[in-house]
Amino acid sequence: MNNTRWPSADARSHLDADVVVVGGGIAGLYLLYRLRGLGLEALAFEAGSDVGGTWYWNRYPGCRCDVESLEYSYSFAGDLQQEWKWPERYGTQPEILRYVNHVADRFDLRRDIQFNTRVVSALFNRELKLWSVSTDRGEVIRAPFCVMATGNLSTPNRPNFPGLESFQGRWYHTGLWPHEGVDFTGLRVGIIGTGSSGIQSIPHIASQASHLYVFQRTANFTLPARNGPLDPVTERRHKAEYPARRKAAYETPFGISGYPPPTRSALEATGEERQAIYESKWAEGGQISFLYAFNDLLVNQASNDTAAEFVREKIRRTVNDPVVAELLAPKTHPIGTKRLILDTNYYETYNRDNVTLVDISESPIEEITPEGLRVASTNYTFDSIVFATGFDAMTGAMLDIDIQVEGGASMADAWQHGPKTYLGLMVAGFPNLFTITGPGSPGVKSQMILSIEQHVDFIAACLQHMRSRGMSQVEAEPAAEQAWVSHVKAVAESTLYPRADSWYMGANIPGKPLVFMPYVGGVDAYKKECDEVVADGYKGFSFAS
Ligand code: N01
Repeated sequence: MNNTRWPSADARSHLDADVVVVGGGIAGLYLLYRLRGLGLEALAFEAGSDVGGTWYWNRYPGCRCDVESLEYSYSFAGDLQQEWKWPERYGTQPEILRYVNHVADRFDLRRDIQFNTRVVSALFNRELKLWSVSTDRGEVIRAPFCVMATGNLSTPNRPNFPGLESFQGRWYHTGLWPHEGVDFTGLRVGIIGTGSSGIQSIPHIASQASHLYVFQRTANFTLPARNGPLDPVTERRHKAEYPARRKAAYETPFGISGYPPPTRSALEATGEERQAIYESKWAEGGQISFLYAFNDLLVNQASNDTAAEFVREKIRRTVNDPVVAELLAPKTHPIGTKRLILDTNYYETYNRDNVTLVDISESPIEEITPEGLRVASTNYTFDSIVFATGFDAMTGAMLDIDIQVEGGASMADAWQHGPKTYLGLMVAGFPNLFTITGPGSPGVKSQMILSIEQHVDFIAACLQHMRSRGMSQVEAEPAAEQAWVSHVKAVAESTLYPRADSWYMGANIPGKPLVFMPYVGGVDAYKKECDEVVADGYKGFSFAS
């Protein structure tokens, strides 16, 4: 199949590619582009029928990015970022998918991707220094390197409610939405879940359904997105500054430029000052702007309480029924410690006659019935059920693949007490296997595409480093991994993040180890660390020829 240029010796006749890439989303595509640029032969497998990853699967009504369009895009090609026109402040799912397709076509990336193919296992042979990657079509592909570009929110979580098979209507998961769309006009619909997916889709479904029941286990904080057409002046200015802005983004905690870092505590401001600042952030829209109101909202409970109470007051003023408003007002976690959601008309939707909020915080859904579902002794009747119940985040996709080293560890064993990585890039004991924006990296707490590009660039540079020195194996050192895992934990514990039962903690999946998975020290600190590791001869990684 190939004429590899990798300078390894005996194993060459076994090779099908230099690198197997798992995933054809935003990470997989950029990785293919970079590997091709290095003259390496890469082959990607994608479970979906086309490119796009998260934007391919999540087609639910109202799906839209919560990072602004001018930021949420690739930076690697100057022409591309100048030419692409984003119609709105925040991209819709169809628009972002169109963009990803354009990138795949523009750089001719599809020819290295096999679609409709799920990778089921990956086995490393230390003697041959080869990964054998097996697919659900029975193929086995051998390559010295394997990169998991599997995404963090790609394994849908559908809670195991008894009785779903008996349901006589139709059910959907927001993360597996039918490509042809769903028309809820005139239907009675039940939606379970009030995370980003639920909160974005609820106003849209409510506008079609004859009645919508929302089953809420935990009230969540959401801010108005203030979406609208992209102002041409803003666009021109942003594009003119693109190179500098992209560079500056790496020097910010969330990987997004343009927000001056706050300098004082919420507790240093008077009540009036705080109110005025929160009001202006509320009017502006966007999470970072809001969380940047003061410098300690994510580390000081008393400061956080001021922001949380401001939002609760907004909910009370928006929602007509005071009982419903109080149920919608989050009280169980500090604001910002779960993904801070952006919405359009979410709280207003509860003023509609055809929307009912059902609080299931005390009394869970007991079962799905043929007609709908049951909570305690109350039966609800629907034509359709929507599961907006999220994902087995950050580890689900990796652990769905049986990853093993012959005669060594399995990933399932290595991660049985929670994921461990060195820099979110490699796992000790698994040579030549990279992860992109995995646990232990700031990926999910940042502008994802920026973090993806940084990881892919790191991996490409590492491969180039190895090739130029005739090295064929790279592995994270256990001590370096342990030190990084401890650091990730210590940083998380210095913040309020672990106080929420979030998917960052694995708390949404019954039985999953409760470990705070992302690195929340900021993109700026993280990138600096990675750069220092490289400058120090890939400190913490060991190489072999
Ligand atoms: O999933 P979630 P999501 N019984 O896990 C509830 C990104 N994203 O798909 O909070 C009843 O946040 C669960 O309740 P609780 C973004 O990073 C981005 O909405 O666990 N309810 C919760 O309400 C986001 O954070 C965008 O108590 C159950 C909901 O289901 C991430 O994806 C858009 C339940 C799940 O919320 C995931 O968001 C969409 C059960 N057994 C997603 N199990 C944008 O860019 C779960 N729930 C805008």
